[in-house]
Amino acid sequence: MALEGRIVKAISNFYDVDTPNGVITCKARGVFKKHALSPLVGDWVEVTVEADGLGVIRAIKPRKNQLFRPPVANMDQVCLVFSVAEPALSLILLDRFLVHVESHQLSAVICFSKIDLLPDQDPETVEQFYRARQIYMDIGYPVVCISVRTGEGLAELAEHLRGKTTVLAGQSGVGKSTLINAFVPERKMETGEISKKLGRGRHTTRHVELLPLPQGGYLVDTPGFSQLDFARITSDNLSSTFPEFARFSDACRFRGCRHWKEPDCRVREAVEEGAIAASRYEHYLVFLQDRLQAEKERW
Ligand SMILES: Nc1nc2c(ncn2[C@@H]2O[C@H](COP(=O)(O)OP(=O)(O)OP(=O)(O)O)[C@@H](O)[C@H]2O)c(=O)[nH]1
Ligand SMILES: [Zn+2]
Repeated sequence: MALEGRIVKAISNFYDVDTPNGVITCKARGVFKKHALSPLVGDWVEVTVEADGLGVIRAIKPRKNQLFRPPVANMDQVCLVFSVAEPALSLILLDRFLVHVESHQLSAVICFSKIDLLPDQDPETVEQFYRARQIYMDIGYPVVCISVRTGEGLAELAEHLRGKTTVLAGQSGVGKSTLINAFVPERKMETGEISKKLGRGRHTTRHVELLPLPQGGYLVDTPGFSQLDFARITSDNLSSTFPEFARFSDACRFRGCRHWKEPDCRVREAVEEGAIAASRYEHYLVFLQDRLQAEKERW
């Protein structure tokens, strides 16, 4: 009898599939290889269980989306974790991540971490932080401020994650692992199902993995998303990854306006009026130059 489930972990051609009957370690049918299709963490699959207790993946359901770094499928959203200090908040890096997320048509939750450190910062940093937070709230992104140290904001963040599959992304040191340990308590003790079956101890290298949340949904623990590549972004479609430009760009004089040197650009006017944040536009121009440069090198 075939069971439906979701791949939560993959290690050297073995897959842990979360099914209504629990987690089953599976091999993939050879036929996938012939079709250059390999099962991905996050895939919804059909499995059958063999006499030895091992499962076999028989079919992979069509994917809603697919990321290459990390290699995962069927993600609902990305939670961008940015600490208010240690490391200091970098808005250009946040905007870079947002472009990446928008280009995959994923939704974003912005999570400002280590909020407990804010009172120790100089007044200018504090003010900059509140201004930044307002910018992203005005665009319409869900923004949550958290501290794993004090527990602030954790319940609110848990609600944003409920029932969804969320990739955690952010610079090293912002507190992603600490957050995972707070949300997925059994994580600390667990020895992988696969490792048990293969008779190895706890694996030491980090693998892409879906971690089940108590409130339903999964967190994806991966360092990979930090390697941002703008491969699918061009000078023409970059502006579509800045959602707050959309309201104005239809009123630009030229269709296909890149909102740079073109005359009668409504987006630039909106920046001057303060309806679009100056920092966002500044970063847009940085990314635009980057894309134009890359396109010039290609031709
Ligand atoms: N003050 C404060 N420190 C925190 C908080 N959360 C995590 N930290 C500290 O920040 C440091 C980095 O945390 P990690 O969870 O390892 O950060 P990470 O994002 O997983 O880093 P990588 O594994 O390098 O990607 C640790 O020393 C944590 O104790 C917090 O809410 N407040
Ligand atoms: Zn324009």
